[in-house]
Formats: sequence, C-alpha cells, structure tokens
Amino acid sequence: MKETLLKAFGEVYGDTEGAKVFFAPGRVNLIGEHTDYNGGHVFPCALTIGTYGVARVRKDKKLRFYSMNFGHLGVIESGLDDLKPAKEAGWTNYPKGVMWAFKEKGYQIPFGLDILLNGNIPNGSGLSSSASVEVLTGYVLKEFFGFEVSNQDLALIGQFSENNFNGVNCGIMDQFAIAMGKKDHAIFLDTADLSYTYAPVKLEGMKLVIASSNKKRGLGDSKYNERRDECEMALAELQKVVDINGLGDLTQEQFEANKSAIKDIVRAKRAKHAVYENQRTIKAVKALEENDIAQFGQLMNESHISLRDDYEVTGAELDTLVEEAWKIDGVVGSRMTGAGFGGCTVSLVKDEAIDTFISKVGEAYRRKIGYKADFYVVEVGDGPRTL
Ligand code: NG1
Ligand code: MG
Repeated sequence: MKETLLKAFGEVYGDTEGAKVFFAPGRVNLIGEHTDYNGGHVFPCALTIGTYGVARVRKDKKLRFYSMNFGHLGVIESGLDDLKPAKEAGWTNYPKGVMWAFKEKGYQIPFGLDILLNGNIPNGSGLSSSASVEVLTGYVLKEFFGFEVSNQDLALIGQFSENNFNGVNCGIMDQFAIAMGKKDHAIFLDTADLSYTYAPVKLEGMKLVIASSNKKRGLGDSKYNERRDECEMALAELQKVVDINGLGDLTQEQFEANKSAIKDIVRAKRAKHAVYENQRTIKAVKALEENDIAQFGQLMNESHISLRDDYEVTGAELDTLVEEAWKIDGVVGSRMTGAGFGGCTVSLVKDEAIDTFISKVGEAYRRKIGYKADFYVVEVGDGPRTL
C-alpha cells in the first residue's frame, strides 16, 4: 500500500522527495444515535478502512491537492493565505477547512503542502470519510510542523472546521471516534464533558457488517438541522421545570415525569428518543462488558425502532435493510447508523450467517427499493498514524 501510494504521489507531483505516508480511519457508531448534540453518550469505533494520505512540505505557501478517488478532477491548487469558509461541496474543502481552523486557533502554518489522498471507505456510505480526511489533515500538520496538539484536540479542530468552514453543524462523535480510535475497542464517550472509556469489542464468532443503502442524503442535511432545532426547543421547555444542561442528563423516569412541559407532540417524540437512546447506550456498554451480546443486539434493534418511530430519520431504504436483517437467523442486532435518511446500517452477524445475510438482505433490498445495496464486513482498528 505504502509503495503504491508513494508511486502515485511521484507520478502526480514529479518526485517523492520529503513525502511521508499517513492514515486515518473511518468510523461506525454501534449505538447512541443523535445523542452527540444532546449531551448524551455515543459508542462508536474506528475501522481498519479509512483515508491514506501522502504529504510533503513545500518551500512556498502553495497548497496542492490530488485525490485518487476523484482522479478526474486532477491537481487542485490553492494557497495558505486564501483559505476562506466555503459551504460549497468539493472534497478539498475538508483539508482546507482544517488548515483554516488551525490558523483560526492561532497556529502558524509556515509552508504549504503537496497532498495526495486515497480512501478505501466506500464513498458516501456514512462511515465518515469527511471526518477521516479532517483528522488526517490535522495529524499531517501536527507531524510536519510540530504543533503540540493531542489526538483529542485533532477531533475538536476537525469539528470546529466542519462547523465553521463547511457549515455542517455536526456533533463531536465522528472526529472523536477517528482521532481516538483503538484496535478492538469502541469508545464510550460522554459528549457532555468529553469524558470517555474504551470498551473491548470482543466479537467471538461474529462480525460487524455494514450495509450501505446507496441512497443519497441531500434532503437529510436540512432534516438533521431540523432535528437539532426540535431537540433544542424541547430542552428549553424542559429546563423550565427541571435543572438540566442537555437531554442526556435525564433518566427515562425523569423524562416521563416532566414531558408535559414539551408543548408539541412531535417535539416530545424527538426528545424521548434522545433521552431513551442515551440510556440504551449506557445499558449496551454494560451488556458488552458483561459479555451479554444478545442484550447488546436487542438494544441495537430498539435503537433502530426509536429512530424509525420517534425520531423519524430512517426511511424505506434503511428500514428495509434492518427489517430484512432481523428476519435472518444469526443476526444478533441490526440498526441504522449515522444521521440516517440514507447512509448505512450496522449489524452484528454470526460468522456462519454472513453469506446468507448479504444475499438475502441484498436481494430483498433490490426487489423493494429498486437498486442495490453494498455490504462490507469491517474490523475495529486504531486511530491516525504515520505509516
Ligand atoms: P454521519 O451522518 O454519520 O456523519 C451525523 C453527525 C454526527 C451525529 C450523527 C447522528 C455529521 C458530519 N455527523 O453522522 O455528529 O450527530 O449524525 O448520531 O453531521
Ligand atoms: Mg460526513
């Protein structure tokens, strides 16, 4: 892999002098969905697939970007002094955004860079290729320019850049999971104060399978912000009757006792999801610690039902993938993961059921939805590193 990447870098930029190879993973969230902007818990893990980058420092302030995934776009040039928040699409806005964010935070980036990226995260699959590129960029800057930033800082800078440069009001989960990734562990993160622990994910005789719906999100982005607004309003109403900072501070009992403060039925359902999902996440981590995989799977299923019925962010595509998965013997648990609306599902599947899972769910999906889903058997891996 390293040699192939360096060779490609040399072909694009003329030579490989001073070039180094880096990697940042993708991530999948096992449970705890739409809780990260509600002061709740999430339970994501980094994957062994991710973004590879080759980079070198230039002698001037020029920036050159090339992506092997979007090779047809050629080399894209820019300058360190020309970085301005840009809400338009275009993959270079992720690395540019992180450079801009470092500058905003007071770090001096003395020289420009030549960068080549090649990701093996399926594009738009919901495994956070964007956060992977953000963390990778931060890591590259840290390595080349000696910035004293922790991996947690890289996550925060990535989120800051996505919020303020790309205009996506995301929570901290994606960047945190990627920057703090640890092989064979998932990260139990409390987004209220960023305290976290690692929980071993010992999947004996089973694997994590991602099913990508291939449904484009688009509209989802506005719905994402709509859900955030609904939760914020519900929180403000609840704060009139109970002393909390976020929906994640409530137990289910406290929520039930106070929910009449929420003056709109739909909003109350959104808040219910956030509260219950947070409690489910806490229970799921405990179940995993006790090696009660069946209970963990059950909680994954309940998470999906809540996202489908109360939070209403699933849609026919994700529901089909999950409901078909539930029918199969050997599926321990299955749910949508990420923002929803499109993107992918994550399932815990026993080894002997994986082939059946892929063929049966794939077949039913094509029949009901009209196009194909893609399947990936994934492994839990480490955070960003130099190769
Ligand atoms: P995805 O769509 O998987 O990147 C989004 C948010 C997360 C989190 C989840 C829902 C972005 C970039 N990320 O994840 O912070 O809120 O939805 O749990 O929007
Ligand atoms: Mg993203």
